[in-house]
Amino acid sequence: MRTICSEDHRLHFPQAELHAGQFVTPFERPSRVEYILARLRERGLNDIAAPDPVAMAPIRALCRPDYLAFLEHAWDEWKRAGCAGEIIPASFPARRMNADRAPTNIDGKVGFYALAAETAITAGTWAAALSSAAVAQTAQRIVAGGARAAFALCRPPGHHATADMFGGYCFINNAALAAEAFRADGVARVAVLDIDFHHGNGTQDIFYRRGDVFFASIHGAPEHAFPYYLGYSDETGEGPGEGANLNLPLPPGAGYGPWAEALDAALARIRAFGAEALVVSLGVDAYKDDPISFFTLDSPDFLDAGRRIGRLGLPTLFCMEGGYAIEAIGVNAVNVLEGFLDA
Ligand code: SP5
Ligand code: ZN
Repeated sequence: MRTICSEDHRLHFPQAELHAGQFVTPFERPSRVEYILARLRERGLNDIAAPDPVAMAPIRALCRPDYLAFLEHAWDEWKRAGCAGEIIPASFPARRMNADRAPTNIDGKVGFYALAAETAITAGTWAAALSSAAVAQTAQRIVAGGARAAFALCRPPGHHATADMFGGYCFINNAALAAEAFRADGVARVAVLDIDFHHGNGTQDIFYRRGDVFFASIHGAPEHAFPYYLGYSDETGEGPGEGANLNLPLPPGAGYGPWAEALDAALARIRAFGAEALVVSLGVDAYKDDPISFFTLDSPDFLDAGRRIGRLGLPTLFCMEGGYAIEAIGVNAVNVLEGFLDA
């Protein structure tokens, strides 16, 4: 299995994440990629390449134009406004305010395009987000070209990003971009399986009214876990998308028993949907020692999960998402890939 990875992910590394009322070094940091690359090499998965240049047209088709313009120019506007630090949203269009009318003021714009406040934007964030999208695009082409699977080692991650909002460490929804690329390549039915601990609210939102892309997510129940305001089991899709959205929330402390049961349920639904290609939002923050999550999966469980996904027999693109137990992230992520290859 080929891995695609860009050096440019390093351009995004804020100093600060707002966590528990303090500024801490972000959980989502560049060394995550190093641990995964080291484990890939350790396991002989040495086919690692840089991405092709980013294709902007599919990103423009996926995201709202004003959102992309915001991401591209936010840093310059922030500096021009005399702001000293990193870009951190602090005002939001909350209930009964104007969530459809972007202000001109940069501070107002930041909150307008944010879905949470933990994710800072820096000088290099736009370039890094584009490089992450390029990683997904290049890996998708490999699978579309006939490979059984490819690994998009995306950083920053993407599954919380909607067409018009950043947050949850995400800016451009890499998995959604890849799913759309399969559709553009003529694949009639695509599934996105999100096994990150957090609900893939961005991916759900993007495909919620679509019947051609099935979305399934296994995650910490929203009443207890970020992103809090989406991911309930009664969110099943709308209009032409009715029945093409499957949320499998699990309670605090859930271990591999219920998790694997949820995975099997998701895989059965993906099979029944008739998917011809699979995008896996591969977060490994369901791990027992993850610092911001509450499932209790152990490293061998990720091998087993990979095997189950592999038994679907679909052309599969793995897109890296979360995972913050950094010393274990390499073993856990690569275990999913090895289980898949073993199936
Ligand atoms: C891609 C991804 O995994 N994004 C995760 C973003 C999580 N952001 C904020 C989480 C807030 C969690 N607070 C947990 C307190 C634990 N003690
Ligand atoms: Zn996550």
